[in-house]
Amino acid sequence: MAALNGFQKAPNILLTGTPGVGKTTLGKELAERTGLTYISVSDLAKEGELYEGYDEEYDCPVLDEDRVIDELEDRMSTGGMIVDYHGCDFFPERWFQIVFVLRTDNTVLYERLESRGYTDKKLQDNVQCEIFQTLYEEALESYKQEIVYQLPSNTPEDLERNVEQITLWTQQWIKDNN
Ligand code: DAT
Repeated sequence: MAALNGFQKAPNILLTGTPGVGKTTLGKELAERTGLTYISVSDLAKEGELYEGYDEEYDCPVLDEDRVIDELEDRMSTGGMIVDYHGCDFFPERWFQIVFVLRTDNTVLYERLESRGYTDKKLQDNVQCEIFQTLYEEALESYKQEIVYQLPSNTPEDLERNVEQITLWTQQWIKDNN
């Protein structure tokens, strides 16, 4: 698809799910295909040090959600953003026209996280998060059910199909809204 011409309105898309399900991979590929802009909230927080303390139990910094929202507000109101984060309940609901929750089978996810160097508690917690479909439920509680979709994300074929379908949806949205 040709790059957006700057005058066209484009949708904001949220990609969420447990760490390791493939949000970054899908988000970057989608950005290339659609001309939309990919934003990793984790990277944004790291760059701007948008944290408020440290979680000793989970051994990771705690996101300063208010500052993340302030940081993103202007770009989100412009539209055309693909946002990637393993949480979704603190974003303003009005930001997103569609929400995708990526899903990966436990065994596949376990291997991906293990090869990422996750061990013991962190590995167990994340695989459990996927088993309990925590992010899917969080998405359903935070957005209108009609805009929340689950996408299988186990294989390269899944990735290809997801890119294809979301690209088609995006093109249609742009046609319908311009
Ligand atoms: P996330 O951003 O959700 O943490 P990622 O995009 O970094 O996940 O992907 C984690 C690993 O899994 C990475 O090595 C790429 C691989 N991967 C992602 N999507 C995949 C898919 N559909 N099929 C096979 N491997 C995939």
